[in-house]
Amino acid sequence: MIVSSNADVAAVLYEIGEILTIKDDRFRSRAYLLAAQRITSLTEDVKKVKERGELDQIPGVGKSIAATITEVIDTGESKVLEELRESLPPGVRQLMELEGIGPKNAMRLVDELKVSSIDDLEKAAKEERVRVLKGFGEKKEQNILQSIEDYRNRQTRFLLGAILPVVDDMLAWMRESPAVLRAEVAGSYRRRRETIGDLDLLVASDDPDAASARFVAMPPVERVVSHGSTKSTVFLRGHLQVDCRVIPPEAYGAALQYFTGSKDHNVKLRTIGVKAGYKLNEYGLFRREDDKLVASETEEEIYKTLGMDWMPPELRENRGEIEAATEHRLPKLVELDEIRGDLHCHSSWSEGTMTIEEVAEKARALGLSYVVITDHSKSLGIARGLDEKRLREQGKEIDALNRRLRGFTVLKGIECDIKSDGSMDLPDSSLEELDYVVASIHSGFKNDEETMTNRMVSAMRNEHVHAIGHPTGRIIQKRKPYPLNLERVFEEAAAQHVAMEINAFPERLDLDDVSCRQAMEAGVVMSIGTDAHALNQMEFLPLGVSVARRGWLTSKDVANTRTAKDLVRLRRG
Ligand code: DGT
Ligand code: CA
Ligand code: CA
Ligand code: ZN
Repeated sequence: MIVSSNADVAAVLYEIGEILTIKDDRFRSRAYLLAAQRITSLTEDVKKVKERGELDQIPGVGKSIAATITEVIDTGESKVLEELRESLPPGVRQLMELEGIGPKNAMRLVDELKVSSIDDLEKAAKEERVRVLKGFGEKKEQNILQSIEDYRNRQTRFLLGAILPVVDDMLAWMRESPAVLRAEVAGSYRRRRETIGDLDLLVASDDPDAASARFVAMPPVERVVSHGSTKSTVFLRGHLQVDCRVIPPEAYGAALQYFTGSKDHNVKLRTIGVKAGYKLNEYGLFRREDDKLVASETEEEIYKTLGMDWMPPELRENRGEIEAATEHRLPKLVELDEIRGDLHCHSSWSEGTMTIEEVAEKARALGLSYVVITDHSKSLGIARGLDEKRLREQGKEIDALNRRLRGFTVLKGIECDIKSDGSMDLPDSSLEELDYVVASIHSGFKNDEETMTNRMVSAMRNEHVHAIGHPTGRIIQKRKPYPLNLERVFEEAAAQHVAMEINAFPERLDLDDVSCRQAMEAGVVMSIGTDAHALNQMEFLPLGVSVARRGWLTSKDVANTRTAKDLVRLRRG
């Protein structure tokens, strides 16, 4: 769960209600379902109501439901729900792990199809036995197959944002040992893919036994799968696998190159090596005719011997980087320290938990020189979106704060909702007062491609809009992008000088790397924003920069490298 929002709380109440329905506990089930509805239509953040101790004043919310809500807000879980889930047959529980399948449907599938696992259900769906059930049909059968695929991905891959702190702790632990000369994580982590299958830890050491012993003794290890002197494997919490290889320092570069991958990059590199008379593996680059080692200590010398410039790991996906490195025309990728500001940040004026002053202090501590406050606009009632009046009041608070701050600027912005007809949720008279306007779509995800594209294009034609927020709406492993003709969107964005956001929130990373590159090639500038709702989420900025780098972006392709003054003038090109 990202942040416990009204929707999250309502989902728990709803699920309790559904299970109680199955159990024929009519009275309680109705109470929970009704409370779920009330929370959904609440215009205020339920956390605020809880803080005032007024939960039981919400119509339909009695003492016991209020206690459940409090528990969900405080712990993210509910004992009542857990016990109810436990009481269901295991097959039903397993099917409920699938997105879009609640207790009621799970129960029906188990009863009517005699399935007792996700595997069974997949078989039934593939044999077209689900579509014939009353109220299901072909579309729902397809959705079930998709949910099963998503479920399997979710089981096996981790979000990069969730992995970063784990790796920091692991490296700190390893580097404390005198036996460890160098320690890095290679693989998809080093390439900064948005999701990570497992971690590939490389350690340079002259004392492999001591280094390996240090590794398996790491505090977060839950299970040691294998423990050897140069290769060990463990599982951390949540079934995250870590492979550790201990390498002699003189071969570290070769191992780093090999285990960073990607596999496609390595395959291509090896083919080129063979043509040039070399053999390349995790131990080094060897001359074929006499097996003489020619390079192994650093990645640079390996690439150089093959006639190439060193390539940043983020580019190593065999997407043209090898050719570019051979012709010495690699892009100079944007760097984190070139980023001057965060272009998407909420505050307690809408659904954030922090004051604007706290945001400014945090941004300054992160080395930034400005931040754009982009709270929601009025149509997002649940998020306490700002209307014209509150936006103006917020502007006054920002002016006052800026008079006190030295060497740092808070810019006035908004994350303005793009309405279903493509118009903006606030009048031009409000938007023109602002320094930076991010326009986002938050509804109607089921519309067709043309409708969604037209909607976004009309937003870009509003002269006050600077950037499109989380342009595709995808949530990694949870929600597909809404249908959109990106080519048309990018063409319009380039013509209008409107930026496309790289939303750095770990579950979003939207645009993704491939789309960023496509946008850049179409002449579009990118706008990196953390979409922070809490202070520590402002630390997601490096994730956004990783996406930019994987998209081959240079500093001129990223709006955040501009000074605040130049940023505001973005629409002038
Ligand atoms: P992941 O773990 O699924 O997120 O992705 P990676 O890229 O970390 O893949 P992983 O952990 O299976 O292997 C780490 C690196 O080791 C991979 O990026 C390249 C290298 N590697 C693994 N298997 C092979 C292989 O069969 N051939 C070559 N050339 N390299 C391989
Ligand atoms: Ca890996
Ligand atoms: Ca691995
Ligand atoms: Zn948004």
